[in-house]
Amino acid sequence: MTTDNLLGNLKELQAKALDDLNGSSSSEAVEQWRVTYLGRRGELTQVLRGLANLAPEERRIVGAAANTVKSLLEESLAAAEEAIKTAALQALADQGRIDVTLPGRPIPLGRLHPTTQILREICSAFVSMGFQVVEGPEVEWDHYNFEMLNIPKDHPARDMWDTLWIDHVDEQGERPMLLRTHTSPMQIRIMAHARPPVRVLGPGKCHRSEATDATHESQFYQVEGLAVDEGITFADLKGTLFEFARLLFGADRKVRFRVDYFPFVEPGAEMAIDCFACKGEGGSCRVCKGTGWIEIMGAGMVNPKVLEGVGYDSSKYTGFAFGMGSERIAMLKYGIEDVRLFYSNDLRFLAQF
Ligand code: FA5
Repeated sequence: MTTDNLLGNLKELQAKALDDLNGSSSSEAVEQWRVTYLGRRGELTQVLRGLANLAPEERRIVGAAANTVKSLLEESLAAAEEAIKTAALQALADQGRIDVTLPGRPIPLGRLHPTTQILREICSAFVSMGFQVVEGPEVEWDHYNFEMLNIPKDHPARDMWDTLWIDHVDEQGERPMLLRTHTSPMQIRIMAHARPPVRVLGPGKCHRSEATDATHESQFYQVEGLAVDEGITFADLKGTLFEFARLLFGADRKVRFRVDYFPFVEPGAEMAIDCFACKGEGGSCRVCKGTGWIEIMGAGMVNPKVLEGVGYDSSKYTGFAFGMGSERIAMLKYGIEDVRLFYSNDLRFLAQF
């Protein structure tokens, strides 16, 4: 068959199909039409299959024409289906069987998870103080999670973090991979790629193999903070964290600093905020376990050993670091009594935020 003949046939097919479609007034008839012309064994599909037997030049011309016909038929089909639907609705309305003026059914809207909301709030508080936000991997190397943070193998401080190790043994017979237990490996990743001045915030998910209770989950978020420059002192650390607490909780909230130990800072501290549930009274409060305070972060001056490890001159540069639990901050801010609610997937809880 010549190209002209094939193009003629396509034209005829198009005219016949459109004619047939005009005469199809029910959804069943339109569906039958679709099968006849556009279905897998439909007339147009046969033409498209036949293209394979044509010479390249012919194939190009007839193929383009066949595709144009196909698009036209598909558009006509969609228009016919819509017209039948509208006519059916109109018929129901005419018979008084539906009231098209009734408001539609509400479409349930999603919302941001409370953790996402609090992470954004925390980040914007620190961004307003000149920090930059970066993220790092959740599956981490022992090297970053412990070694470079001054926690060598067999160091008892490793017991502070109940670690979930990845079941992968390297050529030396070691298991070097884990789910990060804190966001502090971000300190090393950041310093390995930047020279001072550094002011960075690293939010991310952490995992610990621990028994859960009202303030402990096995997965939770932390936000790491790191500032390194010439002349940074503990006063800068306190000033920054007080300002953060003021921005998030208002000026009336009480903040407590106490000495704490983390191998990668010296001196180290923990920061706590008065318990929202018992207003700092303690007693038999389940949330703060009777202490009146909820610990929200660990902090301290970056240990010179850590600075030297990434090639910084510790006689020239000093810095501070902190790592806060995002859910604990959200608990204090929104009055949530149990951290396990965050990831229990209960819409009754999530819909409140
Ligand atoms: C750390 O993880 C240190 N990396 C923090 C740090 C960073 C210290 C930089 C010094 C310098 P810690 O294990 O205390 O420290 O955890 C820090 C915060 O994470 C806690 O204050 C708490 O708010 C939160 N957190 C810890 N464990 C859990 C848990 N199981 N569930 C929910 N939040 C937790």
